[in-house]
Amino acid sequence: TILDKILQQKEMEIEQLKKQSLADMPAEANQVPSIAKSFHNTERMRIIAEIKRASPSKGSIDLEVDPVKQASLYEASGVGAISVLTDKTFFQGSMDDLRAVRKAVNLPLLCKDFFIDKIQIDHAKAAGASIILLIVAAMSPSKLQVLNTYAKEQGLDVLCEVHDEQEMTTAIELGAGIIGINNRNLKTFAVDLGTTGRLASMVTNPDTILISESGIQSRQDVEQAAQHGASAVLVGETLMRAGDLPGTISD
Ligand code: IGP
Repeated sequence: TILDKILQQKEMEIEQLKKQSLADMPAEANQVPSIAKSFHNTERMRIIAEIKRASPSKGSIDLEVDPVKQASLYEASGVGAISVLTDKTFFQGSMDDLRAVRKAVNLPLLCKDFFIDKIQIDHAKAAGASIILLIVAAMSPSKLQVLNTYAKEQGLDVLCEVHDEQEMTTAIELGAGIIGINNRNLKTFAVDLGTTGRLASMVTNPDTILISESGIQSRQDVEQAAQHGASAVLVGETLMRAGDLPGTISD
């Protein structure tokens, strides 16, 4: 599957990362509100807007995007956080994109990558991430626990991503406070927005922040995610293709 291919590639990149020195973390990264805090106890639906140049399922989306301009547009539109896809081989992103966005905006930043090793977490933090992605399907529950604990020790939030009932059970057992329900199957790329409702109903802890991810195209899609109990939606392609964004997308 594509996920297997991506993970193989990551193993190689991790060997390279271990040889690199860490860039200094910008001091201002510490002052950014965390998603865990800023998304909590609110009636308001949040948008996490993604900077996504390309993807294995869609090919090129906007290879030439200026991440700083795009992030500034997102910030001006009132989004709650920004996600930066930093994988290079399959998504054409980079840690430089994340670093540039960190300097330009004051929002929580999600480092969207395939994390399977602590060293990647160190680099994400150094580039100014506030929150990292842990994909349940990408590793064993024990590795998930190790990386989850490590990220939190580093002062980072964790978005724990699930796509089916079994993965949701793993996330709940982990005690994940922020759970992303991916409407896209990473193995087949099929998108089903009903996934959010199906899996959200398994979550009984009212403090859990639920995020509906992928395939969100319209206001109705956002409203549906809200009805299913999501506090936020993660939107990439639709916003990347939207051109100039209105100042009201979070209203
Ligand atoms: C955004 P979309 O359909 O709005 O472009 O999707 C985001 O959910 C998607 O990029 C994503 C993703 C991931 C990418 C969700 N989980 C894991 C890479 C790895």
